[in-house]
This record gives sequence, structure tokens and C-alpha cells, in this order.
Amino acid sequence: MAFNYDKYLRLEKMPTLWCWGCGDGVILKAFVRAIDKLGLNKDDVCVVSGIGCSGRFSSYIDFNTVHTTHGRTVAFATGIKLANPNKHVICVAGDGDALAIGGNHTIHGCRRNIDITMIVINNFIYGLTNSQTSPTTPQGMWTVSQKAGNIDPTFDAANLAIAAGASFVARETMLDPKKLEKVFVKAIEHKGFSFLDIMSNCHINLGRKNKMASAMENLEWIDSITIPKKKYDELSPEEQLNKFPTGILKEDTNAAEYCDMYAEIIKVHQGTRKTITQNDFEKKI
Ligand SMILES: Cc1ncc(C[n+]2csc(CCOP(=O)(O)OP(=O)(O)O)c2C)c(N)n1
Repeated sequence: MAFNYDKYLRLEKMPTLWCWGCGDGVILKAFVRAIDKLGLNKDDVCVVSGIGCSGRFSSYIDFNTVHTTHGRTVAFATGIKLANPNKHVICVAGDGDALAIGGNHTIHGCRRNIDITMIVINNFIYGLTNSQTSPTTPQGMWTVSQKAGNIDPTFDAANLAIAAGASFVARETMLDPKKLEKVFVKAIEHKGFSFLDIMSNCHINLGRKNKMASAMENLEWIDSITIPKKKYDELSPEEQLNKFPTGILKEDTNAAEYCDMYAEIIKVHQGTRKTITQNDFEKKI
């Protein structure tokens, strides 16, 4: 039986504003299928997005949604989650949104290990605002803010999240929607901060200006820079250069989660618990 997308979409908002061939639509479909697979009630899901093409995500899906300011998805999501610890709170942000203006919020979300899923739609550029350099733009690429070629070293978003303390970190590309669906299911099921680096195309504002004029060419490039983690680990350091491993890169199911710790703080203030020591939240690794 055909999948009933209508159940989850705000049809009155269609067609989307996304360019023809944009990966955002593929990611949105995989996301909706993951929510369906998890059997979640629409009212138990809250999607928080920022500003950017990716920010439009929250407009098109019929869950609780917040279309907030640029870079602030994790800040809003943190408040929502602390007030509603039983809801599934999911941030969707572009690479600029999540790693440039919002980089600070992102690392502290990871550090706190709050039970939020963060989907970074990484198209390697500021898409909505026409091609400014983002933290994931590869060096040498033409951007409107670095017309002689980007000289800024590229962030590995997943490595950043791992180092900052996220307890679940994965990377996939929009080339394989089935894999996307599976990793969304895993990330949402995971208790703690789950960070997903989802590589996607922007052939209009990255590709066209960097010899990848069609969506297909842009996707072939993404395919050429990604490699399953197992194979990546077998490469020499020289071969690993400028390549990104895909799959689940970190999964720690024992790390203390922020809402759980916060619940204990409430007990202290309510007088039902005496105090809290550092040992109470030590990671059980
Ligand atoms: C505080 C603030 N600064 C700058 C902007 C302008 N702005 C809007 S979207 C955007 C970048 C979009 O790039 P990204 O976050 O990577 O998302 P994409 O459009 O590629 O999905 C910028 C700089 C803004 N809206 N608000």
C-alpha cells in the first residue's frame, strides 16, 4: 500500500519553496516515514527549525512545530524539552544555522546530552541567502563571500558533536532515503543528544558555481567524498583526507541525560532529595 504522506504534511503549504531537485524534500519524506515507523502520535513530536531553506522543514509537517530564529534551534528545543520531557523534540537546521551562528548552542546541547535529536541538513553552503561560505564549505570552492576560493578549513560536523559529548552521532547522505529513515528511527529512539550530519545537495547555490550544475552532479560529488565507516577505518590517513565516514559513529547508551538530572534538581528544590554530588551523574561507561 502506498505510504500516506498526507497524514503528516500541511498540504495547504504545498508546493514547497525548495528548488527542483533539492535534497530537503527527500530528507523530509524519510523523516515522516521514520515517525510513522516509530508509531508516534503527531502531538508527541515537536520539530524546531531555524532560518534557511532547511528552516522551512517545520512549515510543511503537521506536528507541533516552531520556526524560530537563525541559529537558535537548540536553545528553543532545550526549553521545550525541559518543560515536556515526554515529548520527542527534534531540531532541523542547516550547516550555517547549526555550526556557524548556532555553533555555540549546538556544542552545549551535545555537552548536556539533553534528549533532543538534531538533524543538520549539510549542503555545504548558505543556501537561502545565495552562496556564502559555511563552516562545512570545502576549501577552494567558490562562494559569494570568498570569490577567489574558500580558504577556511572545513568542519567535520560529526567529529565536533562527538568531541562535544553527544551520545549518538551518525552521518548519512540523502542519496539513500531508506538508510536515512533507519538512522532517523535510531536517533529518535536514542535517549540523549542524537546528532545527525545529513549531507545533501544545493546544486543551485553551491553546485552551479563549482562545476556541479545539476542535482545529479552535486550528488555524485557527495557520493565521492563519503564512505561507510568500516571501509573508512581501513584507509591510510592520506586516503582519509577530505573523506567523511558514514553510518553510526558513536552510540553511548549509558551517558546521563539532562532531563533526568534536571528532575533530580527539582526534587532538591522541592525538599524530597537532600543534595546532589558529582558522583550522582557520573557516566556509567
Ligand atoms: C540573526 C540572523 N543572521 C543572519 C540571517 C540571514 N540568514 C538567513 S538564512 C542564512 C543562512 C542559511 O544557510 P544554512 O543555515 O546553511 O541553511 P540552508 O539555507 O542552506 O538550508 C542566513 C545567514 C538571519 N536570518 N538572521
